[in-house]
Amino acid sequence: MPDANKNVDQAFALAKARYAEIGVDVEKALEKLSRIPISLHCWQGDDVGGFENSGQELGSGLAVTGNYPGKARTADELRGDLDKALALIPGTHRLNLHASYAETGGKKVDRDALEPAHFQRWIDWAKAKKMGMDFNPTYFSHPKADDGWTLAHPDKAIRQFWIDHGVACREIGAAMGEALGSPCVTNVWIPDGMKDQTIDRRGPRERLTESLDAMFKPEIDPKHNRDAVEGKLFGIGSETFVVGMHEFYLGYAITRKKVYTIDSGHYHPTEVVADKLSSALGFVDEVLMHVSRGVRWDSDHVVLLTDDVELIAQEIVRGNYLDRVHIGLDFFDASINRVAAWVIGTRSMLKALLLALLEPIDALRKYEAEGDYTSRLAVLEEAKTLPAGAVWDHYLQSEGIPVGRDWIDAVKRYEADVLSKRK
Ligand code: RNT
Ligand code: ZN
Repeated sequence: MPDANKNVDQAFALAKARYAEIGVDVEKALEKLSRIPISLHCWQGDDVGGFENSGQELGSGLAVTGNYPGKARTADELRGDLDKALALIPGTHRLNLHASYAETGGKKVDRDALEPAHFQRWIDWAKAKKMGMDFNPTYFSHPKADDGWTLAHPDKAIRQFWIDHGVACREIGAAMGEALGSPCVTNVWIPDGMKDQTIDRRGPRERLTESLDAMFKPEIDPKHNRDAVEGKLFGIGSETFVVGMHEFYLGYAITRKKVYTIDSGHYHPTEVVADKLSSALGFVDEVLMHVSRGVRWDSDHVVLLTDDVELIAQEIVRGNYLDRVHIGLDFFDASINRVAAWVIGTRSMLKALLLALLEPIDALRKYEAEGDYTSRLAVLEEAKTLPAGAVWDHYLQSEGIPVGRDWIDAVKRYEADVLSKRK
């Protein structure tokens, strides 16, 4: 056995003993971690471009900054890049696809006419990797979304077009769920809103409710597809009024029994997003987390092991919500290697979950119940410097993934061999 591997094993044995001293079963934590899928968002790989080749700008309040070379230009390239990223991430995960990543064989198929067949190659790819899939109707980068309005559009015909798109996507989601043996979460986010002082806020919200109800009318087996709705605080160009704000969708999700999506970049910067989980989950069955990192605004920076991400993981684990919270990523950074962005973001989310699973939870609960907040605070601080890194390294090694910074070299080689050849 090479020395480096031996070092990892030895460090792990010591770490395991150290955690056992405080009543934490490391093997059990790793076993749990290995069963948590993270839904990797396809759109990090090509700056939310999609493959419709319509020449349409992103717009709709979404913005990707950076021009790092080598973004995927075709679905095959995107799948190749995802293969590379997934090989450097421990565990079995999911793919989160947008409708604009359809493969129509060069034929122009408008969004309201999309069918499962247009996603068959994605489904086959996921199946071969034993991955589940999640899905999203695409309510942007389209001529009928150019004015920033979709499901709440004042024009009935345009609303109907987007309702039809939503219905088509729910059916595609169900086909994905059925083919892959795992329910697909189909998440609806729309950009609709106003830049400045808005007189009629009621009309658009009534139209949105009506459109959503029409779109969710066809019954689809929740075994195959779950509908989710995602709100937002503001977008670029919709700073004053966002039709689908959080109160709107929380009410909608509760009354219509939908999955409530919480994107960590979609709140006021000082709001503690993790605190929303146990609030919302008292009233909805499931939550979809879009884990993102807002820097000053909803800037969709690569997820890191930051306090807020740790708190999200802790809330999911402490609250016993692992089976009711779908964890997905939502960021788009075009200023660094895009494959590395997936690897950094997904691994950071997994590390946050590992740290949460390694908490001396029984002791912490006991201190809290006894009113011993001194010990609670002290033990939480102690836990921060426990040898979780050795447990993480062991997890990587047991999955055949390079430990330490070697994964960066693997990405750099891929950049030299593959990405740099894309012009
Ligand atoms: C936008 C939402 C939404 C998108 C993706 C591309 O503010 O967060 O989830 O990021 O659908
Ligand atoms: Zn999101």
